[in-house]
Amino acid sequence: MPRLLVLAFLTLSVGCRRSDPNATTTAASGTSSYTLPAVPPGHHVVRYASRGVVKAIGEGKKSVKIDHEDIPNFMKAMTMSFPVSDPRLLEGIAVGDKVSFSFAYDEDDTRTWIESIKRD
Ligand SMILES: [Cu+2]
Repeated sequence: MPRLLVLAFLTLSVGCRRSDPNATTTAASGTSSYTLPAVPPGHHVVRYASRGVVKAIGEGKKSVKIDHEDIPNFMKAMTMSFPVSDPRLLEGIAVGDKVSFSFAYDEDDTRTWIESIKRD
């Protein structure tokens, strides 16, 4: 498939279909010790930034549900859960907060995870 078609397909396949916000995280003992799976060799990861409103904080601060703005060329505005790369990122973040955040997207397996988030 031409690369553009592959990208279009991946963009369509991403979104909010994951019902388990922790599905892509690996839980370890305790609530603040866990690691996301490593990015497999050869996978292409891109970064995006967006803003939104926090709707829920996942158990153990492993994920955050955000009503995010339109992300040009990637996703329309929607409410979805993102895994976070480190639960400490969510310290000081509460439901109802307006936030700016950046996240990574693995174009090869469509995983997303937040790498930074701060209150606006
Ligand atoms: Cu989304």
